[in-house]
Amino acid sequence: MLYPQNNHTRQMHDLSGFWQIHFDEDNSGAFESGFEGGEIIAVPASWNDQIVGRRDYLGIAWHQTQFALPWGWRGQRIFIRFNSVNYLAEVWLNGLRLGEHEGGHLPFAFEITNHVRDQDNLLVVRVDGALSVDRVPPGQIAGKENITFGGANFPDTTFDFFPFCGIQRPVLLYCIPQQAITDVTVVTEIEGAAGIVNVKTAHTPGESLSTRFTIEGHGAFQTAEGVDGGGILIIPNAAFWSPGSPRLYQLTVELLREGVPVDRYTLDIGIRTIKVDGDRLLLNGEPIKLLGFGRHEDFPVVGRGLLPALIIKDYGLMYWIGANSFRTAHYPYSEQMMQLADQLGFLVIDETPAVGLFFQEPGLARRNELCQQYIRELIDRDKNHPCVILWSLANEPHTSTPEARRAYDSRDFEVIAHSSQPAAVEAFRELAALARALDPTRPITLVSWEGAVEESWQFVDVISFNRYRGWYQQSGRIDAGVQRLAQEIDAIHTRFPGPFIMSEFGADTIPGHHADPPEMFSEEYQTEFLSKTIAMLNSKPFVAGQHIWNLCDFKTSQGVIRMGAYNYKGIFTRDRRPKMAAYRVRQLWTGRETEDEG
Ligand code: BDP
Repeated sequence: MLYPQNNHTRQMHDLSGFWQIHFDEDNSGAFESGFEGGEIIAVPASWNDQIVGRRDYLGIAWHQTQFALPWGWRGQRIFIRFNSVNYLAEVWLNGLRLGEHEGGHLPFAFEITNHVRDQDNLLVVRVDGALSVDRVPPGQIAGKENITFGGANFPDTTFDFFPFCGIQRPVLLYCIPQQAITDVTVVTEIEGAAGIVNVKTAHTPGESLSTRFTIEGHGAFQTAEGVDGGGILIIPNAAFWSPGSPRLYQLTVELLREGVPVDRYTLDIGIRTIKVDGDRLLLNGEPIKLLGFGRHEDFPVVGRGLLPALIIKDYGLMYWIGANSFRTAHYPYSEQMMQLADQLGFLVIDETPAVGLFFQEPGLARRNELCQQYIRELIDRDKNHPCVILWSLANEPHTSTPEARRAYDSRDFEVIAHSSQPAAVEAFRELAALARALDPTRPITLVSWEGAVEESWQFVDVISFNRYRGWYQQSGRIDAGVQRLAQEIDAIHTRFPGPFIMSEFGADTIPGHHADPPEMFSEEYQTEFLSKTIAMLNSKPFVAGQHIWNLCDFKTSQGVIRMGAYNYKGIFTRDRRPKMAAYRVRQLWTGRETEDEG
């Protein structure tokens, strides 16, 4: 799905601003044609922390706004696009139902050409934020207390972040010509010093039109006529894209009727390759090691709402500390975040919203369908970003049997052998095959905590492993934890050779709390925990990545292991101030002690 843009054939108009909201607590409403007397809400932003008294409301909320059609759009095809609505959205324009979309973090659009008026349009969106077993990510799963987040939590999520809901990213009106470019797929290759850019496009069916591709940037200007919607451009002495040097070219696709452009679409592309070679990840043929974080889209008041200044801040912090990558834990991030990763040169593990899955409980068939839908939508949305180097199929899907889970040795956290559930193995076989069919160019990963018994790792190219030894296990004993982690990682690598990413490790830390010798929750503990774990990871050549959990503290459900309903594993606070560990990690990742060095 192409992101809307402004040029001389296309226009977009952002409907962000103050809308009205009506909380329909007993689901009594039929407000398709609007409602009176709602409260005012800023869109985009979650409602929970914005509207006083609604923090824990996860039910149905109707949103509405009025708009006029921008001048000059008549005669074009007109659409309305929602960049993210969590969780389930149903949309009406002027009382007419346009459709619905399930899943909180991926875009959807409806054509409104024949329904939109010049003036006084009423847009109504019914948002359902409820947690349920047949949704992904799920909630209200019976029996999960044994394994997630210290027992019962409220709201009852299967995942460790607050289930913010609402219209969380912009809603865009846009228009395109009657005959328009509908899709562009770019795949780049490198041959010696040359960059090879393969472009495929699709356009509105019905008329046979030709295409032209032009690439500009870094002294290059290349143009080619498309054949059957496809074309290849070769740039001799190309500038390749990489974190240290994120060179982008502008690719313009034009749709031509007898040589005259009827539509054009421009996108930034980066020429780069990503491959797995034995235990190494190769970017442009050179081994890379990922240094970075799991992160969250999370901030006071806006919840999970798009906050452009926060994106800039987080990239600034990641650059300062020497990170070159992050994972979009645990759902796809905004398109703005991805565009900036291309521009600023960050490598992204792009994760679907499949977090905290279960495989025996009711609703499995629906959860599997949703996981497949998300992979399709994610790859469709992000396939052209050079920053995306890996698709992550899921985070911690709880693939072992409940019996195996109950048999954990809580002091050591070892899953007993032969514990994968057939339903989980089957689900991941299919998800991996789907991702490969949709994008044969990128490796895939699955993030799991099940250790060497994670059967579904057989389907992926890169192993991503989360573990908190020295925290949830070997609590208070950093050395014992690091030593045990080293053994565990070796065991995993023996069974599943290939690049290994330590995708989560970390320790909750209350800023300003100190202890000598280091004690859990103190700044000293986090600093020593991270330093020692990083040193151990650096000693293993097959470790291709280390992602600290988390860049910043973030909001969670309430529960006994989440003081004040926060996860404090950030090395920056929720308002982006450094904890002590941030300076140590910076030193380890950049070699710099102070600001003046380097
Ligand atoms: C892992 C999850 C992550 C949690 C983290 C933690 O992937 O979402 O926040 O543990 O417990 O299990 O801090």
